[in-house]
Amino acid sequence: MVNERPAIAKVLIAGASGVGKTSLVHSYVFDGFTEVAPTIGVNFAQKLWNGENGPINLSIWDLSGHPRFRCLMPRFCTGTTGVVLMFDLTAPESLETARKWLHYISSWNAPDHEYSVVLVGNKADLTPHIQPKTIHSVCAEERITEYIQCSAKSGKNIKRVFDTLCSAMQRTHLEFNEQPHNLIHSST
Ligand SMILES: Nc1nc2c(ncn2[C@@H]2O[C@H](COP(=O)(O)OP(=O)(O)O)[C@@H](O)[C@H]2O)c(=O)[nH]1
Ligand SMILES: [Mg+2]
Repeated sequence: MVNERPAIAKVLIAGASGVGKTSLVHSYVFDGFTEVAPTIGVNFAQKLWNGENGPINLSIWDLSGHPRFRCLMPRFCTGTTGVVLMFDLTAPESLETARKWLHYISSWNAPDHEYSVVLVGNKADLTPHIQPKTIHSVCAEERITEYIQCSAKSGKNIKRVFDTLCSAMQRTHLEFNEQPHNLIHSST
């Protein structure tokens, strides 16, 4: 049954500084690329996503990757429904940083809290410096089932990132939660 009332999902955009998190959100929400300012702490955006299993009201928390703001992150990251875990295809060390973020987010949420994760390799418009097999072994080790390459600059696959995450969140919600707790249905 399709639920017509939008669910509310808290989506974190996480990863190293400079991988293109804010650019990705800008591209998705405003449908275009522009030079964005470095993120101070967190940026917040909202967007209504529509899918065949019903709409989701996305509250998007674009986190600063700078270690200076790390102490603020636990309070922003609790109760998450989905994570866009980003790295830069031209910066191999950013894949390791993405993996660290995955562990941080897990430690900042309750042990039984379910959320969906999409791993995203950004800057696909440039020549990649990471071997596909390296990315696949991180996915296998971290049990990540969704991986997408995109470019916030060209717009390639940006919509697909959020379509994939939203479908996964709906599956998690439908399959694992008889009583919704991490996809909250709004009362309006
Ligand atoms: N070539 C290219 N540059 C990008 C892309 N996405 C972001 N950038 C650039 O990477 C830099 C960091 O982007 P930003 O969104 O601030 O990264 P954040 O720190 O992860 O939020 C900026 O100069 C962006 O213009 C992309 O897909 N391709
Ligand atoms: Mg940013």
